[in-house]
Amino acid sequence: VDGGVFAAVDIGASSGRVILGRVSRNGVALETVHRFPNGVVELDGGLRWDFDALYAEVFTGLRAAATVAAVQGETIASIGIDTWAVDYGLVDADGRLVAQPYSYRDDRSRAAVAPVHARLDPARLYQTTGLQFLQFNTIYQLATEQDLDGLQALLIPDLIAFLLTGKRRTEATNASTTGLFDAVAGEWATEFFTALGLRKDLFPPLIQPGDTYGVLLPDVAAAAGLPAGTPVVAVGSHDTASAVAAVPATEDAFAYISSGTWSLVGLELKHPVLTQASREANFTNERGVDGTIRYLRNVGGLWLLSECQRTWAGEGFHPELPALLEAAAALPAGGPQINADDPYFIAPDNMPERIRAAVRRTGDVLPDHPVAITRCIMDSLASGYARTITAAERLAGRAVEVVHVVGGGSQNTLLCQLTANATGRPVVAGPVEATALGNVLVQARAAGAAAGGLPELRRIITAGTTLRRFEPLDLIVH
Ligand code: ADP
Ligand code: LRH
Repeated sequence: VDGGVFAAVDIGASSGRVILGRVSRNGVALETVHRFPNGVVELDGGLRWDFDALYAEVFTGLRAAATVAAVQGETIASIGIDTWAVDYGLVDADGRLVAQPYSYRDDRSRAAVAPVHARLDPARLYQTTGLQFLQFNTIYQLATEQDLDGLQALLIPDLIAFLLTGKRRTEATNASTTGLFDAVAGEWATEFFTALGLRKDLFPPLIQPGDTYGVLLPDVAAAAGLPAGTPVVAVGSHDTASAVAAVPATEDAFAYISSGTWSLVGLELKHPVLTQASREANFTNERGVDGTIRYLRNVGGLWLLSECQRTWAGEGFHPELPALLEAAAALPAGGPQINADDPYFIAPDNMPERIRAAVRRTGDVLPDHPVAITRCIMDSLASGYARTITAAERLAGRAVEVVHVVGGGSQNTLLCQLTANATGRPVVAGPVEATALGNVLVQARAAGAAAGGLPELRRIITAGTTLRRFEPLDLIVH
């Protein structure tokens, strides 16, 4: 490890940050130089991302990064970008974004599922792409577009990279979430473009993590206060790919939970699992850094809780998260549960009531109280994780001895303990900023400041991070 300073732009569905990562023999030290909220907005008759505002925040962050680095006498070696997957912006021949990108939480893609499946049998889709069925996969979103003539689709991180460098590319880990990517070949599934009447150059050519999009446009570099020629390097631009790259596993038999707005629960494999059983269990084979396969399922996630918090705030009640979780931890085990991955919870609308209605449908009753609702969410997530890990072991023929939880949700002590209990496996929690770490390490390797495959990169992380361990508690009284 030789050292260097890298800027990671990491935007999740609930917040974004620009982080400086200093790589040295002692590990990676992260310094957050800018943080901003994110969320879907009602705009032009749909749920969208305010991309112009996000890009302005990225820019503010890069300027802050340039200033911090300059004060320390450091030079930022490169910039890497990751965001949530699936969504895209449409850009015309002049490079103008024609509309603010739709969010995957917009309901419009639901009606496009049947017409797409009429042309492409879902079994055939899975055989090639290995992608889990989610009503908002890019392939269904694209089927709702009226007119793609003369337009190119850029996935969100690629769109940011395009505005910074003027270069149009599609990073492969994120391409693997479109439904138009061949999981075995690692290339676009061109026959699906043809079947759906999409131009084969609808997306720009693929680029791999570690490759360079290009250098900052001169006016961008000048406005950000960064040196001319600063490269923008492709990382695992799918946030989950970067997070998984930074799971501090020291052994092979691990499962991971990337815990944020979503919980992404699964295994790292060398080869995709494309069986009928895997399709029925709706496991995905998304592409990871270094051509690995992220064999996982999307499980509800902390969206359920953050949406409840938003509703409660609208009613004038602002419970602090730590206090709420502590009170929920004091409730007894065995309370009501919901199926956290029910598509019923995807849209943003009165989440507490929807959760109570889902519990009612199971014949149980959930009190209209934030603490009870919080506990129900945590119990439901933990059960969902346990079910998913057991299924992954069976479908992939692999045993899991330890469960790593990374991301914002790794700070949730209650959820970590319930996960250990439900899975019967020790849980290792942290790092919180795994995604940014994965982003930085892929840049560091591209710059020659770190070497080796994922195990070596993971050792660099483990060396510099404090992790918390939760042992499973047997709650059954004998
Ligand atoms: P995303 O990348 O999807 O935006 P993050 O990885 O940033 O999500 O995780 C955000 C989630 O982390 C929040 O919804 C919240 O539930 C959880 N979280 C953040 N801070 C804490 C904390 N101090 N204690 C427990 N949970 C936390
Ligand atoms: C997590 C995530 C997840 C996708 C979803 C759209 O942020 O990228 O991996 O399924 O957002």
